[in-house]
Amino acid sequence: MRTAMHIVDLRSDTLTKPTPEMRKAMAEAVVGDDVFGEDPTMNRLEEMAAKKLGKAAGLFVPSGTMANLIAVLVHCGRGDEMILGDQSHTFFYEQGGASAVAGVHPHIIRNQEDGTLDLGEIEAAIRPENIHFPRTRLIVLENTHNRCHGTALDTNYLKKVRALADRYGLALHVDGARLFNAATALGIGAEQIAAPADSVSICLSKGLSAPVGSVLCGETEFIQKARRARKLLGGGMRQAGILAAAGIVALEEMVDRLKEDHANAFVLAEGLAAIEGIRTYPDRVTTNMVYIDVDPDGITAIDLLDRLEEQGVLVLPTGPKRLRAVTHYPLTKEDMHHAVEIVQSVMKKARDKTLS
Ligand code: TLP
Repeated sequence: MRTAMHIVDLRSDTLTKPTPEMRKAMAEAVVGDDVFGEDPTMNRLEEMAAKKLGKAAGLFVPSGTMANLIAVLVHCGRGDEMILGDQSHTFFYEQGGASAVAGVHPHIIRNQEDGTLDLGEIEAAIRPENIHFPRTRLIVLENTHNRCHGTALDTNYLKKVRALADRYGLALHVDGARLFNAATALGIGAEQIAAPADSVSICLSKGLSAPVGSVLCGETEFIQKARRARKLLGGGMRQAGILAAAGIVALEEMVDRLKEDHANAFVLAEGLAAIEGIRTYPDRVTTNMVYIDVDPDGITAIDLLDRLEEQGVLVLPTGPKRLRAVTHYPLTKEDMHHAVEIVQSVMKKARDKTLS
C-alpha cells in the first residue's frame, strides 16, 4: 500500500482553511441584508474589529486588495498622489488598481530592508504646491511588511510618519493585512500600532484562518465614505453575516495562536540556514515569513521550487533567486523539521549533480 505524501504547504497563510468552530458559527449565523445595514452578525464583526483597532468604525470587504483600494479612493481624488514603498503590496501586487480604478498616481520610494520608508525620502517625495505637480494626499505603509521579511513596523516609527503626515496635511493608511502578527511580534496591542493611522485594513483570511474577508477601520466619516466606495466597486454583499461569523471566530480565537506560527517560522529559518547553496535570514524572522535566497551560481529558484513540490513541500517564488515560505495554521513544528529535511535532500542531490 502506498502511503500518502506528507504535504507541507508554505506558499502563503492565505491557504488557511476555516476551523471547525468557524464552520459551526457560519452555519448558525443570524443574517440580514448587509447593504441595508441589517445583518446583525456583520454589524457585530465590524464593531468588534474597530474596537480592537481603537477606531470608531469598521467596514467588511471581500479582500485586502479591495480594502486598500477603497482607502485610496476615500483619501485621494483623481490625479492626486500617494507615497508608498516600491515593495509594498499595494504597489507590487494589486494590479495598479490605485491608478487604474482610483486615478491616483503612485510616488514610490525604496523600502528599506525592514519595510520602513526613510523619513527624509518621504519628505522629499511630498510635492510642493506647483501647477505642474500632482497633489500629495496620502502615505501608505504596510505592517507587517510582506516582501521585507514580514517585519513589524514599530509604533515609534509609525508615530514619526504620523508627525510628518500631520506637518504636511496628509493622510496615513496602513495595510495591516498581518497587523495582528505585528502586534504579536512587538508584544503590544493592535490598537497601539493602529493609533497613528487614519485608516487600517486587516485581513481575516490569512493567519487568522477565516475563509474570506478584510475589515477596513477608521473614523466614522471615513467609513461612511468607504461604504459608498465599496458599493461602487461592487463589494456590497447581502447575507454576508455568514462570512462575518467566521471573522468573529478569527478575531476571538485565532489571534493568540499567531505566536506559534512565528516560532515555527524561526525553526524553519534556522534549519534552512544550515543548508549549503541557499541563504535564509533567521535574525530577520520575527513573524511568519521566511525568505530563501538561492546561491547565484547554483540551482535556480524555480528549479528548486519544482523539486520541492515533487517532494510535497510547497513554497512561492518572489524573485528570480528568491522563494518565500509562510507558516500558518495548522502547520506544526514537525512540519517545519520535515520541510527542512526535504530541502536538505533536494539541495544535496542538486549539488551532487553539479559536481559529477
Ligand atoms: N498577499 C498574498 C499575495 O497577494 C502576494 C500573499 O500570499 O502574501 N496586503 C498584503 C500585505 C498582502 O500580503 C496581501 C495578500 C494583500 C494585502 C491582499 O489581500 P487579498 O489577497 O485578500 O486581496
